[in-house]
Amino acid sequence: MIISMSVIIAASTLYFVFSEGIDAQLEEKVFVTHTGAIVKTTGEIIDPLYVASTMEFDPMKYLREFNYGRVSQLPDGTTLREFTIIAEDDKVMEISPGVFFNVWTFNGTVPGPTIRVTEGDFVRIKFINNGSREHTMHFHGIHPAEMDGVFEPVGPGGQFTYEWFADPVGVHPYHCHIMPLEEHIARGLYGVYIVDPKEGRPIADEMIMVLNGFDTDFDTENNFYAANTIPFYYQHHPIQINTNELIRVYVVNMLEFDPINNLHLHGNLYYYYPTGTDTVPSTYTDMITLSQTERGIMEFEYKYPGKYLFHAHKVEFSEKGWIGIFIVKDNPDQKSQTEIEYGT
Ligand SMILES: [Cu+2]
Repeated sequence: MIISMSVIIAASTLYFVFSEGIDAQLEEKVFVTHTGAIVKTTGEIIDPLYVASTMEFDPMKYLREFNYGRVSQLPDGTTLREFTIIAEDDKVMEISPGVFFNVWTFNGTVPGPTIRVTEGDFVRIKFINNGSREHTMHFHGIHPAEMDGVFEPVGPGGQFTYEWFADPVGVHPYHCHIMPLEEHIARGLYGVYIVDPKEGRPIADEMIMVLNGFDTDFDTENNFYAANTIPFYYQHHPIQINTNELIRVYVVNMLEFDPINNLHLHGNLYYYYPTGTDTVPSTYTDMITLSQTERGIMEFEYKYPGKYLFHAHKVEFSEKGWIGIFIVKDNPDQKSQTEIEYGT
């Protein structure tokens, strides 16, 4: 007993000394980013005050950008939606000041474009692989086996056309499905695919949040976490919304390496539709937990104006970038849309 206590005490002391040593090394250094901005960071702690000029990917634009494709009609009247998606794997992106990472992209961004269609549409994706490795597009949802993007690798310079009838209604991920899968996903080859119900959903201020991260030192642990790729972005650039206005967030967890992610909203609760496949919410909560590729639709409105956080309640993730702010502006003339919809 005494021996084991001594071992514990000795180990704790060692740990204390060791952590002191680590802390002492975390001195801020000045970095000049390749866009010319001068930032101070320890290189470990990553809460950079972004200025627009340091950004290559714009999370604010991505947040509300939906791509409906080139629309035409098949002879039988079915709506045809065509998209062109190009994979590349040589792009180096500054994901945080001074931190450059070789991202693999669909149409040049992580995540790739949000593909939005309506239930029953005929979807045609012309996929071009401009990368140096094999890639594919694997969509979650219902489609023929040969459209699954698993057994038909597309080599460098190759092309493939994916086609199917959009089904089922909901929010789904798409991602590359080439081995090693973890690497092809974690490098950034993923995006969001939304299938709207034919009757639509109530009008709302709609946005997409892809929960993701980057393992920048290749030790199979994420160094950065975010909603929509750039750590701390929505903390420094809060999302503007209004009171009494229905907000609909399509949330998709694409984080690799960590088994779960979660999302907590402050000062409010949301109706949650897992996978978005039902038009009736399954729960009313302020906290959801998501495993890899789990996703759903959140709906809420704010009663009171002000500043509210949303973040991973897994504190490690929020301290490494997965945190944001809603600035809620007073909109007194608007009647509550949630009251209209749910009578609450
Ligand atoms: Cu790939």
